[in-house]
Amino acid sequence: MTDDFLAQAKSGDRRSLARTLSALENGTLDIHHALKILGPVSDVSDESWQTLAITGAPGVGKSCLLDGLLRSWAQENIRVAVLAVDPSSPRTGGALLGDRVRMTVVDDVNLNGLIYLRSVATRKASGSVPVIVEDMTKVLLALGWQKVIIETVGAGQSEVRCAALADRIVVVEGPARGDGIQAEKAGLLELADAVLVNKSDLPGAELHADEIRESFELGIGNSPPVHLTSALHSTGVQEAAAMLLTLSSSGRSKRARWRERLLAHHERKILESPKLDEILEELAKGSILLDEALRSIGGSHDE
Ligand SMILES: Nc1nc2c(ncn2[C@@H]2O[C@H](COP(=O)(O)OP(=O)(O)OP(=O)(O)O)[C@@H](O)[C@H]2O)c(=O)[nH]1
Ligand SMILES: [Mg+2]
Repeated sequence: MTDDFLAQAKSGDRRSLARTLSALENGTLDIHHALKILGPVSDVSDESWQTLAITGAPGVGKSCLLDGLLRSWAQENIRVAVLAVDPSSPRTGGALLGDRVRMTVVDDVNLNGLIYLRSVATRKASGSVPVIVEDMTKVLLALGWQKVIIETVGAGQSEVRCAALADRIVVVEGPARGDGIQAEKAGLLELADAVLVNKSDLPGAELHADEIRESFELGIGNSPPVHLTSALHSTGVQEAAAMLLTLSSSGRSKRARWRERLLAHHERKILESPKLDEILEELAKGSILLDEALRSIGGSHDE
């Protein structure tokens, strides 16, 4: 990986951009080095966002919806990069969602240059996926992309952690299935700054939006907005796109989000420790205990 790639990626070359992101994915490009070459990413104020996570159960319509949102944002000349995190099937080793819908917006020549879409295949990643997604996000922002959207299936811990990296989290839901709001869903909704109840063309969408609003009323502080959309019929999508652009943090999700970030940071510290190999060896031999291992990595147990 040469610095030329970074420079070419910065000048807008898509192939160099793809190679840069692949190098982050397979561990051949160090993030600190990349940011030194590209220049730092400016912090955003609490009022605006640079990164937005779109998360929700498989098949609720996240990609279809994102297709419409991207179209709306492109009309306002906002340059948006998307990182679609593909969970891998542990059984086949292949992508779990092999038949994902293809976003049409990336093929639209009229929107050339405004949108970039990249999948992050968890099976190919050399390290922790949230760490890789975080690094890719930083590099995309440093390369001049104005917004980075992270699409994740809100199922596993790693995906939730990817979502928690973002400045704002949008949870996409489908119509009610008669099971109300169970624990798993409640956990995800806890992180939401906004909820889009998609497939509003199907029965049960309004009912489910009401259920979610009610569940939010039980919490403290302002409730996140809950909007109905139909990505299929493009209803409510433009409105949702406008609402999301000015979305503020719901505040109530902050603690949950920092919890996820703290855990991710801790994991990163462990994985990046130069002593990791040595420590694993000693753990395997039984010559040290876990607490000692943590102490020697200098994580949270540092005294
Ligand atoms: N009826 C209806 N179907 C929709 C709507 N939006 C998406 N779909 C359909 O739902 C299916 C899943 O859509 P995707 O956009 O791939 O959903 P996703 O949430 O991105 O799925 P994963 O990435 O696999 O988790 C597709 O067959 C879409 O055509 C909608 O508003 N109404
Ligand atoms: Mg999808």
